[in-house]
Amino acid sequence: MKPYGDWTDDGKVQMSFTLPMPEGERARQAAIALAAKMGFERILVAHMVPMGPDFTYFVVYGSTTHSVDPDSLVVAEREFPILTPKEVDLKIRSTLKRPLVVVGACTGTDAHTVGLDAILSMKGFAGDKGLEYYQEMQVHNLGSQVDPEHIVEVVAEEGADAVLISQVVTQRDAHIHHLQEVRDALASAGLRERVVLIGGGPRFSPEQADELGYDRIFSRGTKPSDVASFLAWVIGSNEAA
Ligand code: B12
Repeated sequence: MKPYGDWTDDGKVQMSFTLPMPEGERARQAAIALAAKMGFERILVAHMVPMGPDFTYFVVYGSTTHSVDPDSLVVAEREFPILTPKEVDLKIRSTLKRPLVVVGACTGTDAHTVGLDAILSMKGFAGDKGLEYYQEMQVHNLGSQVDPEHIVEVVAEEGADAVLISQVVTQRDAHIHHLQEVRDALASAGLRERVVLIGGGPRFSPEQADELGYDRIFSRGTKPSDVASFLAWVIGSNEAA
Protein backbone atom coordinates (compact mmCIF):
# COMPACT_ATOMS: atom_id res chain seq x y z
CA MET A 1 0.00 0.00 0.00
CA LYS A 2 1.13 3.55 -0.78
CA PRO A 3 -0.22 6.95 0.32
CA TYR A 4 -3.34 8.05 -1.57
CA GLY A 5 -3.43 11.49 -3.24
CA ASP A 6 -5.36 11.65 -6.50
CA TRP A 7 -5.54 7.92 -7.25
CA THR A 8 -4.75 4.59 -5.61
CA ASP A 9 -1.01 4.01 -5.07
CA ASP A 10 0.10 7.38 -6.51
CA GLY A 11 2.19 7.63 -3.33
CA LYS A 12 1.61 11.38 -2.89
CA VAL A 13 3.15 12.91 0.23
CA GLN A 14 3.31 16.48 1.52
CA MET A 15 6.21 17.27 3.83
CA SER A 16 7.75 20.33 5.36
CA PHE A 17 11.28 21.04 6.54
CA THR A 18 13.77 23.83 7.10
CA LEU A 19 17.26 24.00 5.60
CA PRO A 20 19.98 26.05 7.30
CA MET A 21 20.74 28.17 4.20
CA PRO A 22 19.45 31.46 2.72
CA GLU A 23 16.34 31.37 0.52
CA GLY A 24 17.04 31.27 -3.25
CA GLU A 25 17.45 28.97 -6.26
CA ARG A 26 20.30 27.02 -4.64
CA ALA A 27 18.09 26.37 -1.61
CA ARG A 28 15.20 25.22 -3.86
CA GLN A 29 17.51 22.82 -5.70
CA ALA A 30 18.87 21.55 -2.38
CA ALA A 31 15.33 20.78 -1.22
CA ILE A 32 14.60 18.86 -4.45
CA ALA A 33 17.86 16.90 -4.21
CA LEU A 34 17.15 16.01 -0.60
CA ALA A 35 13.61 14.82 -1.41
CA ALA A 36 15.01 12.67 -4.23
CA LYS A 37 17.47 11.08 -1.79
CA MET A 38 14.51 10.35 0.48
CA GLY A 39 12.97 8.22 -2.28
CA PHE A 40 10.51 10.71 -3.76
CA GLU A 41 9.70 11.18 -7.46
CA ARG A 42 7.75 13.95 -9.27
CA ILE A 43 9.03 16.46 -6.71
CA LEU A 44 7.45 19.91 -6.45
CA VAL A 45 8.53 22.71 -4.10
CA ALA A 46 5.08 24.11 -3.35
CA HIS A 47 6.21 26.68 -0.81
CA MET A 48 9.59 28.29 0.02
CA VAL A 49 9.99 31.17 2.47
CA PRO A 50 12.97 32.69 4.28
CA MET A 51 13.11 32.13 8.05
CA GLY A 52 15.46 35.02 8.79
CA PRO A 53 18.62 35.54 6.68
CA ASP A 54 20.14 32.07 7.18
CA PHE A 55 17.25 29.59 7.03
CA THR A 56 14.61 28.55 4.48
CA TYR A 57 11.32 26.78 5.14
CA PHE A 58 9.84 24.44 2.49
CA VAL A 59 6.62 22.62 1.77
CA VAL A 60 7.39 19.90 -0.79
CA TYR A 61 5.15 17.43 -2.60
CA GLY A 62 6.43 14.14 -4.01
CA SER A 63 5.45 10.57 -4.84
CA THR A 64 7.13 8.05 -2.60
CA THR A 65 8.71 5.00 -4.18
CA HIS A 66 8.20 3.04 -0.95
CA SER A 67 5.18 1.03 0.17
CA VAL A 68 3.97 -0.78 3.28
CA ASP A 69 2.07 -4.02 3.90
CA PRO A 70 -0.14 -3.37 6.97
CA ASP A 71 -0.96 -7.09 7.31
CA SER A 72 2.71 -7.89 7.91
CA LEU A 73 2.88 -5.65 11.01
CA VAL A 74 2.68 -6.93 14.57
CA VAL A 75 0.30 -4.56 16.37
CA ALA A 76 -0.05 -4.64 20.16
CA GLU A 77 -3.65 -4.64 21.43
CA ARG A 78 -4.56 -2.76 24.63
CA GLU A 79 -4.13 -5.35 27.40
CA PHE A 80 -6.69 -3.87 29.80
CA PRO A 81 -10.43 -3.14 29.55
CA ILE A 82 -11.78 0.40 29.93
CA LEU A 83 -13.78 0.49 33.17
CA THR A 84 -16.31 2.96 34.59
CA PRO A 85 -15.30 4.99 37.67
CA LYS A 86 -17.48 2.71 39.82
CA GLU A 87 -15.74 -0.39 38.50
CA VAL A 88 -12.32 1.18 39.10
CA ASP A 89 -13.29 2.17 42.66
CA LEU A 90 -14.55 -1.34 43.31
CA LYS A 91 -11.31 -2.85 42.04
CA ILE A 92 -9.22 -0.59 44.28
CA ARG A 93 -11.43 -1.28 47.32
CA SER A 94 -11.32 -5.03 46.82
CA THR A 95 -7.58 -5.29 46.14
CA LEU A 96 -5.83 -2.51 48.10
CA LYS A 97 -8.53 -2.09 50.78
CA ARG A 98 -7.47 1.58 51.05
CA PRO A 99 -7.41 4.53 48.65
CA LEU A 100 -4.90 4.47 45.78
CA VAL A 101 -2.50 7.38 46.23
CA VAL A 102 -1.60 9.26 43.04
CA VAL A 103 1.11 11.94 42.77
CA GLY A 104 1.15 13.97 39.56
CA ALA A 105 3.51 16.69 38.36
CA CYS A 106 4.83 18.51 35.38
CA THR A 107 8.60 18.50 35.82
CA GLY A 108 11.67 20.34 34.55
CA THR A 109 11.15 23.76 32.97
CA ASP A 110 7.77 22.78 31.54
CA ALA A 111 4.86 25.01 32.61
CA HIS A 112 2.14 23.31 30.53
CA THR A 113 -0.27 22.01 33.15
CA VAL A 114 -3.47 21.75 31.10
CA GLY A 115 -2.78 18.15 30.01
CA LEU A 116 -1.97 16.95 33.53
CA ASP A 117 -5.00 18.78 34.92
CA ALA A 118 -7.16 17.15 32.23
CA ILE A 119 -6.20 13.76 33.68
CA LEU A 120 -6.19 14.64 37.38
CA SER A 121 -8.71 17.39 38.07
CA MET A 122 -12.32 16.65 39.01
CA LYS A 123 -13.66 18.22 35.81
CA GLY A 124 -11.53 15.92 33.64
CA PHE A 125 -11.39 15.99 29.85
CA ALA A 126 -13.79 15.48 26.93
CA GLY A 127 -16.71 14.65 29.25
CA ASP A 128 -14.62 12.11 31.17
CA LYS A 129 -14.17 12.81 34.89
CA GLY A 130 -10.60 13.19 36.19
CA LEU A 131 -8.96 10.99 38.81
CA GLU A 132 -10.00 13.36 41.64
CA TYR A 133 -13.56 12.24 40.92
CA TYR A 134 -12.79 8.62 41.83
CA GLN A 135 -13.82 7.90 45.44
CA GLU A 136 -10.96 5.47 45.97
CA MET A 137 -8.20 7.73 44.67
CA GLN A 138 -6.28 10.27 46.69
CA VAL A 139 -4.74 12.71 44.22
CA HIS A 140 -1.83 15.09 44.86
CA ASN A 141 -1.39 17.42 41.90
CA LEU A 142 1.93 19.22 42.43
CA GLY A 143 1.55 21.52 39.39
CA SER A 144 4.28 22.70 37.05
CA GLN A 145 8.08 22.96 37.06
CA VAL A 146 8.42 20.55 39.99
CA ASP A 147 11.95 19.29 40.75
CA PRO A 148 12.42 15.51 40.67
CA GLU A 149 13.72 15.72 44.26
CA HIS A 150 10.45 17.28 45.43
CA ILE A 151 8.43 14.65 43.58
CA VAL A 152 10.44 11.96 45.38
CA GLU A 153 9.83 13.65 48.76
CA VAL A 154 6.07 13.72 48.21
CA VAL A 155 6.00 10.16 46.88
CA ALA A 156 7.76 9.00 50.06
CA GLU A 157 5.68 11.14 52.46
CA GLU A 158 2.34 10.19 50.95
CA GLY A 159 3.21 6.54 50.26
CA ALA A 160 2.25 6.99 46.61
CA ASP A 161 1.11 4.01 44.57
CA ALA A 162 1.25 5.82 41.22
CA VAL A 163 3.37 8.69 39.86
CA LEU A 164 2.13 10.60 36.82
CA ILE A 165 4.59 12.87 35.01
CA SER A 166 3.61 15.26 32.22
CA GLN A 167 5.88 16.77 29.56
CA VAL A 168 4.73 18.95 26.68
CA VAL A 169 7.76 20.93 25.48
CA THR A 170 10.01 18.79 23.28
CA GLN A 171 12.71 21.28 22.30
CA ARG A 172 16.10 19.52 22.33
CA ASP A 173 14.35 16.39 23.67
CA ALA A 174 13.58 18.13 26.98
CA HIS A 175 10.55 15.87 27.46
CA ILE A 176 12.72 12.75 27.31
CA HIS A 177 15.46 14.08 29.61
CA HIS A 178 12.98 15.31 32.20
CA LEU A 179 11.06 12.04 32.31
CA GLN A 180 14.35 10.18 32.76
CA GLU A 181 15.39 12.53 35.59
CA VAL A 182 12.25 11.65 37.56
CA ARG A 183 12.74 7.93 36.91
CA ASP A 184 16.38 8.16 38.08
CA ALA A 185 15.48 10.19 41.19
CA LEU A 186 12.85 7.59 42.17
CA ALA A 187 15.34 4.79 41.54
CA SER A 188 18.05 6.49 43.66
CA ALA A 189 15.58 6.79 46.52
CA GLY A 190 14.68 3.09 46.18
CA LEU A 191 11.11 3.97 45.24
CA ARG A 192 10.97 3.08 41.55
CA GLU A 193 9.75 -0.49 42.02
CA ARG A 194 7.15 0.54 44.61
CA VAL A 195 5.18 2.78 42.26
CA VAL A 196 3.39 2.56 38.93
CA LEU A 197 5.27 5.14 36.88
CA ILE A 198 3.31 6.79 34.08
CA GLY A 199 4.45 9.48 31.66
CA GLY A 200 2.34 11.53 29.30
CA GLY A 201 2.27 14.34 26.77
CA PRO A 202 1.27 15.05 23.18
CA ARG A 203 4.62 14.20 21.57
CA PHE A 204 5.20 10.82 23.19
CA SER A 205 4.21 7.49 21.75
CA PRO A 206 3.32 4.41 23.85
CA GLU A 207 6.23 2.47 22.29
CA GLN A 208 8.67 4.69 24.22
CA ALA A 209 7.76 3.21 27.63
CA ASP A 210 10.57 0.63 27.69
CA GLU A 211 13.37 2.95 26.60
CA LEU A 212 12.23 5.55 29.16
CA GLY A 213 11.92 3.01 31.98
CA TYR A 214 8.23 3.82 32.53
CA ASP A 215 5.38 1.39 33.07
CA ARG A 216 3.20 3.21 30.57
CA ILE A 217 3.31 6.23 28.30
CA PHE A 218 0.10 7.99 27.27
CA SER A 219 -0.12 10.42 24.38
CA ARG A 220 -2.50 12.97 22.86
CA GLY A 221 -6.23 12.38 23.30
CA THR A 222 -5.79 10.34 26.50
CA LYS A 223 -8.85 10.30 28.73
CA PRO A 224 -8.69 10.02 32.53
CA SER A 225 -10.62 6.73 32.34
CA ASP A 226 -7.79 5.26 30.19
CA VAL A 227 -5.35 6.01 33.01
CA ALA A 228 -7.72 4.90 35.79
CA SER A 229 -8.46 1.64 33.98
CA PHE A 230 -4.74 1.00 33.48
CA LEU A 231 -4.08 1.57 37.19
CA ALA A 232 -6.94 -0.79 38.15
CA TRP A 233 -5.55 -3.42 35.78
CA VAL A 234 -2.01 -3.10 37.23
CA ILE A 235 -3.08 -3.44 40.86
CA GLY A 236 -5.29 -6.39 39.89
CA SER A 237 -2.36 -8.06 38.08
CA ASN A 238 0.01 -7.40 41.00
CA GLU A 239 -2.43 -9.06 43.40
CA ALA A 240 -2.81 -12.07 41.13
CA ALA A 241 1.00 -12.46 40.86
C1 B12 B 1 -1.72 26.61 26.43
C2 B12 B 1 -0.30 26.63 25.91
C3 B12 B 1 0.63 27.34 26.67
C4 B12 B 1 0.30 28.01 28.00
C5 B12 B 1 0.32 26.92 29.09
C6 B12 B 1 -0.66 27.21 30.20
C7 B12 B 1 -0.77 26.06 31.14
N1 B12 B 1 -1.02 26.38 32.38
O1 B12 B 1 -0.64 24.89 30.77
C8 B12 B 1 1.47 29.05 28.13
C9 B12 B 1 1.02 30.37 27.52
C10 B12 B 1 1.99 29.29 29.53
C11 B12 B 1 2.53 28.41 27.22
C12 B12 B 1 3.86 28.75 27.29
C13 B12 B 1 4.83 28.25 26.42
N2 B12 B 1 4.61 27.44 25.36
CO1 B12 B 1 2.90 26.61 24.99
N3 B12 B 1 1.30 25.95 24.28
C14 B12 B 1 0.06 25.96 24.70
C15 B12 B 1 -0.86 25.28 23.67
C16 B12 B 1 -1.55 26.41 22.87
C17 B12 B 1 -1.92 24.34 24.21
C18 B12 B 1 -1.42 23.23 25.13
C19 B12 B 1 -2.61 22.62 25.81
O2 B12 B 1 -3.06 23.10 26.83
N4 B12 B 1 -3.22 21.55 25.23
C20 B12 B 1 -4.43 20.91 25.74
C21 B12 B 1 -4.10 19.66 26.58
C22 B12 B 1 -5.40 19.06 27.14
O3 B12 B 1 -3.52 18.72 25.71
P1 B12 B 1 -2.15 17.96 26.03
O4 B12 B 1 -1.19 18.83 26.74
O5 B12 B 1 -1.70 17.28 24.79
O6 B12 B 1 -2.58 16.83 27.09
C23 B12 B 1 -3.29 15.65 26.70
C24 B12 B 1 -2.35 14.49 26.36
O7 B12 B 1 -1.12 14.86 25.80
C25 B12 B 1 -2.22 13.73 27.63
N5 B12 B 1 -1.25 14.13 28.65
C26 B12 B 1 -0.54 15.24 28.82
N6 B12 B 1 0.21 15.17 29.92
C27 B12 B 1 -0.04 13.98 30.48
C28 B12 B 1 0.47 13.37 31.62
C29 B12 B 1 0.05 12.09 31.97
C30 B12 B 1 0.59 11.45 33.20
C31 B12 B 1 -0.91 11.42 31.17
C32 B12 B 1 -1.38 10.08 31.53
C33 B12 B 1 -1.43 12.03 30.02
C34 B12 B 1 -0.98 13.29 29.69
O8 B12 B 1 -3.52 13.87 28.21
C35 B12 B 1 -4.04 15.16 27.91
C36 B12 B 1 -5.54 14.96 27.64
O9 B12 B 1 -5.73 14.14 26.54
C37 B12 B 1 0.17 24.49 22.78
C38 B12 B 1 -0.18 24.33 21.30
C39 B12 B 1 -1.24 23.27 21.10
N7 B12 B 1 -2.27 23.62 20.39
O10 B12 B 1 -1.10 22.15 21.62
C40 B12 B 1 1.43 25.33 22.95
C41 B12 B 1 2.82 24.65 22.90
C42 B12 B 1 2.76 23.36 23.71
N8 B12 B 1 3.68 25.61 23.57
C43 B12 B 1 4.85 25.70 23.03
C44 B12 B 1 5.89 26.56 23.45
C45 B12 B 1 7.13 26.59 22.60
C46 B12 B 1 5.76 27.35 24.59
C47 B12 B 1 6.80 28.33 25.15
C48 B12 B 1 8.24 27.82 25.14
C49 B12 B 1 6.67 29.65 24.36
C50 B12 B 1 7.72 30.67 24.70
N9 B12 B 1 8.66 30.86 23.79
O11 B12 B 1 7.68 31.24 25.77
C51 B12 B 1 6.28 28.56 26.57
C52 B12 B 1 6.93 27.56 27.53
C53 B12 B 1 6.63 27.86 28.95
C54 B12 B 1 7.22 26.76 29.80
N10 B12 B 1 8.18 27.12 30.65
O12 B12 B 1 6.83 25.62 29.68
C55 B12 B 1 4.99 24.74 21.86
C56 B12 B 1 5.83 23.52 22.23
C57 B12 B 1 6.74 23.12 21.09
C58 B12 B 1 7.47 21.87 21.45
N11 B12 B 1 6.96 20.74 20.99
O13 B12 B 1 8.45 21.89 22.14
C59 B12 B 1 3.52 24.46 21.48
C60 B12 B 1 3.27 23.08 20.85
C61 B12 B 1 3.08 25.59 20.52
C62 B12 B 1 3.82 25.51 19.19
N12 B12 B 1 3.18 24.93 18.18
O14 B12 B 1 4.90 25.96 19.07
N13 B12 B 1 1.96 27.56 26.36
